[in-house]
Amino acid sequence: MAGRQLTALESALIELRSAVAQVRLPLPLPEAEEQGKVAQEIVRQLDDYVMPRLATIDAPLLAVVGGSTGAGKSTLVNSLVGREVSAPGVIRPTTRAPVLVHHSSDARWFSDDRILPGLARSTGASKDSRSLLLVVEDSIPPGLAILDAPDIDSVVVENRQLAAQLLAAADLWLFVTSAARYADAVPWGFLRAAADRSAAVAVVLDRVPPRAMTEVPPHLGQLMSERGLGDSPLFAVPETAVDPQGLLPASAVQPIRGWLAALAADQSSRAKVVYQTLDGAIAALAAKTPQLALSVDEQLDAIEQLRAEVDHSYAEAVRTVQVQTADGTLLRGEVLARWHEFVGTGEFFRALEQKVSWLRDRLMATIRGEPPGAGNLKIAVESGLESLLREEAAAAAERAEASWQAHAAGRALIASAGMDLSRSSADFDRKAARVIRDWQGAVLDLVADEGMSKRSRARFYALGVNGVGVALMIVVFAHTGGLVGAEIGVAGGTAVLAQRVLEAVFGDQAIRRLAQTAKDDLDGRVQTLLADELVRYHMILDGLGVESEQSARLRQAARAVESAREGGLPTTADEWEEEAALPPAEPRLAIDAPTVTQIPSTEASEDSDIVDAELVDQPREELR
Ligand SMILES: Nc1nc2c(ncn2[C@@H]2O[C@H](COP(=O)(O)OP(=O)(O)O)[C@@H](O)[C@H]2O)c(=O)[nH]1
Ligand SMILES: [Mg+2]
Repeated sequence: MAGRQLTALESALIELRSAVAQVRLPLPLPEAEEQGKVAQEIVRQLDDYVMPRLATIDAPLLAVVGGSTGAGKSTLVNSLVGREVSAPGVIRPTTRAPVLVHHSSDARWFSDDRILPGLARSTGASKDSRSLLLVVEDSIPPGLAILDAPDIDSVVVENRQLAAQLLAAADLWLFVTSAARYADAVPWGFLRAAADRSAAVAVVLDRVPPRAMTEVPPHLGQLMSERGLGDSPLFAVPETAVDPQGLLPASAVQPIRGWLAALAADQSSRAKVVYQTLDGAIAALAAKTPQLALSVDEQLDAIEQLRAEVDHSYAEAVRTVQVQTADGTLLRGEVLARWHEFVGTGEFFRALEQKVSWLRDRLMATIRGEPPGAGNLKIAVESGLESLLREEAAAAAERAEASWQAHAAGRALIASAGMDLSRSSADFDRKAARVIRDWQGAVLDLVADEGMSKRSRARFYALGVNGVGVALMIVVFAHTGGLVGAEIGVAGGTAVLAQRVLEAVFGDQAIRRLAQTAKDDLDGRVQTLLADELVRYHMILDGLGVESEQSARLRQAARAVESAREGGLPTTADEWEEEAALPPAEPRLAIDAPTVTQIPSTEASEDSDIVDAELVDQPREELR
């Protein structure tokens, strides 16, 4: 296949495979688990069957024998071959590698990983159910291979999955059911799926008691017609005793063997079967994809909702801090006490006046010092701001976590987060303290710059950078006014005093601007600090791997497959669209389609050795 030009259909399918393989549905939304399986099935069927089939259209036809536990699949395969190649089971469940029987001239098609690449090949008995036991058998015709699949209703999950996987890789289903259980719901679920994707199916109705021969096969034929399998041949095998090797009499399986041989020998019917199943499988893959895209969209919606919720929680904290650093809230307690200490002793103004006169004729650079208490006030502002930030960040984390707790998807994320999302991150306090110190530093720089350019440098130096700086902080905290009730007296008075101090230094025009600059700076720093906290939640959401382009890519890929498929498969059998792909089984029975082949009864069995079904006989649903 190296160097072979890919067809448009193959290219479209490769793109579809890659788009589907990238689908992630990590949030436990209603459809997610099921659609996750669908995605796996699509990828698997492309790898196992569709791509290799398109690449090697001449490969032998693979008939997969499927059906319920104890239906007689292995016995049928053995009887078709004429010796025991697949151990029939009495004790269930059996965990054995599925057996693929092929003619020696076809070995090259199956020994490598062309089809079913996930299953290792073996040639000896293997207990590994994820391997494929290859059996060479020249009694079956070249161009046809028969695979004995595990029970579709096995009690072992892996067996059930493997059975479905193998049937999805079949060119032809040889579906075995028994007269006793032909109306069970499980096999009909499979048959219906086969009909939905136009897979070529032949049904073998096993172990029909001679008395029931006139009733059961026609009834099954009718069920098949009603369910889209009217073109499928139906072989009715009468109940007989198995021989000492566990084989059915040759005559019992001769019609099936003959029919398969005819199919294998006729290039054109074989091609028709291959194309019918292949085309149906491709159409079904493309048809499943939009639903998958929808599930991706649902994931994206949920992720956006989860993101919006945490964003909202933190936006609220940013807003609260913004308001509370401007409405006087901070002008309480320790800050207020220190402010009074700073200005209230009278020392402050005295110092201010004295220094101004003293400075008048002197070099200002030699003056240092400031009214006592500026340092304490600065520390009080620092801790007031710090506890505001801590409280609001903690409240935001609590809200964020609670909003995720409110739905299953969020709860799953919390459970797998590996950190406590209901609290601020461990280094938040340290970062908050740093942000406040940085802001205070910036305020001091701001007043220092402004102070140097003013004529009233004397007053500025008299107060000191710290004194002017803390006064500006006080003005910021009261800036928007907005004070109510009793607070206005204390806090409002505080602010007025600070304002007056600054006016004396800078003039009232400048104060507005400085206060605004300092406030904007604080808001910006707080926003960044809290946005850093949000990163934790965002990283979880981004780490889910659900990409916003995924669903568009899926839809696009499915459309491309559809239109490439309408261009037609590279078939040489022109009539295959008009006719049923499968040649009819002979002789015909006088009922409506499908054709029923009755196999003449040999001797009736008295002592059948059936213990199988009973062992795992679970309550089963019948077809309605
Ligand atoms: N008497 C009789 N026994 C059968 C027939 N087909 C299968 N069995 C027995 O039923 C049991 C289950 O058959 P098996 O082929 O392993 O069923 P599978 O689970 O579909 O592979 C085995 O013990 C078989 O010998 C039949 O047509 N007649
Ligand atoms: Mg079996």
